[in-house]
Order: sequence, then C-alpha cells, then structure tokens
Amino acid sequence: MITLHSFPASFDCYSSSPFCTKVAMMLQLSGLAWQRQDLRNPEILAEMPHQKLPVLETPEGKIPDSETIRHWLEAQGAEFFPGLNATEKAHALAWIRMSEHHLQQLVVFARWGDDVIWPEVRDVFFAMVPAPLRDTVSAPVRERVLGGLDFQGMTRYSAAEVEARFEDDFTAIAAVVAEQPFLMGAQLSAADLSVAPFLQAVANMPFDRPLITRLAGDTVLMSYVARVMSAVPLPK
Ligand SMILES: N[C@@H](CCC(=O)N[C@@H](CS)C(=O)NCC(=O)O)C(=O)O
Repeated sequence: MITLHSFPASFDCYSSSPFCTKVAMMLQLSGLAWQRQDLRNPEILAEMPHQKLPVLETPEGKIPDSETIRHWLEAQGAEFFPGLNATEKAHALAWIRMSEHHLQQLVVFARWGDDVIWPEVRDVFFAMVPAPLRDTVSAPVRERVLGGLDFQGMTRYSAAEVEARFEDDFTAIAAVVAEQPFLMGAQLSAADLSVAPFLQAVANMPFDRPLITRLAGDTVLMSYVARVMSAVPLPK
C-alpha cells in the first residue's frame, strides 16, 4: 500500500504542513489505497530524500515533494485539472506557485516569526520533546527557519509591509472565489489543493494576531476553504 509520510495534525488542520494536506487530498482524489504515517521522531527526516515532508512511499520507492508526487499520481491516471485547457492549466499552475512560494512564507512567518505567540506555537510543534527541553531543542530550528525568511527577504519588511503583501494575495483569491466555487471554475482542481491548505494553516491558528484575525474573519475566503475541505473529506 502507498504510504504518505506526513507531519502530524496541528491547529485543527489535517497536517501541520499544508504540503502534506495537499498530498493527502490528491491521494484521496486519486482513488488509490493509501495510509498515513506521521513523523513522530524528527531524526527520521534525515532519512527522507530532501529531508522534508511530504514523501510518498510507493512500490517504486520514496517520492519527495508534493509537485513530484502530483506528477507521479497523474502518471497513475489521476486527473487534477479536470476539463481545463492548456491556458487554464497555466493559470492553475500560477495559483499553485503563488500559494507554495508566497502564502507558504505567510504560514512560516505567522508561526515562527512572531515572538508573542512563539512559546505556544513551539509547544504544539515540539510536543514530542519533553517540556523542559523544548526551548533548547527548538531554538536552532527556529533560527534556521527565520534565516530562510531573512534570505528570501520577508523579515526585512515592516509589519505593515508584510500585511500589505498578503492583503494583495487575499484580495486576489477572494475576487475569484466570490464569483465561482473554486479557483478554476465550478470544478475543484490542483490550484485549490494548494491554496486552501495554506489559507487554512494560518486562519486556524488560535491567536489574536493581525494577519490571522484578518484572514480568519474573511467570510469569502473561509467559505472557500470550507468548500475545498468538504469536497475532499480526509480520513481522521
Ligand atoms: N516543495 C516541497 C516543500 C515541502 C516542505 O517545505 N516541507 C516542510 C514542511 S511544510 C518541511 O518538511 N520542513 C522540514 C525542514 O525543512 O526541516 C513540497 O512541495 O513538498
């Protein structure tokens, strides 16, 4: 059976990683038999091809990266762009890249970049580490994550600039899904499987912080996320 190596659930999301949630939804849509294997020991990551998750364990070996997994599932017959022509598929790909390379930074920034909520976030993500050791164990990981955001440039913006950047994304997505059920029209596509989990990952965080409350209070975007999630129910 195919196994999805995933990060565990957090903040009422199927996985703490929107990339893992995306792959779970693709697997569900593919109709293949699959099972979930949650990472409980961070050292197992070192055994993964990119030292990241998701990874799909298949009869052909371990496949890392949600987009490579998408291509593998498509080669097995799955269709994630139903009824779309080449131009529409190009637009869908742009949504995928927007979410996985920009909204992804929002998720990372909201979780790891906020000193006020960090102790609570740390206790969720490092729950497998005994409480007295959590700070020591998480500190170098957080430093690496924030280093990535700094290299990319996100941490060099003011708070107002960060909010404005993501406001543009929220406005763009909402403009489309206010008019139609899914990003590419009446039918769910790969674009939704990327965008919705990233929105959900931020909105589900139970903290009163500007970007989180802004997103969680957006009825158009939250109805859209709920629509996508209920279109592909995932096993608990
Ligand atoms: N491009 C990859 C991104 C996967 C990714 O960034 N996974 C993160 C979790 S959201 C991860 O495994 N991080 C662990 C690490 O970098 O140590 C994909 O599409 O699967």
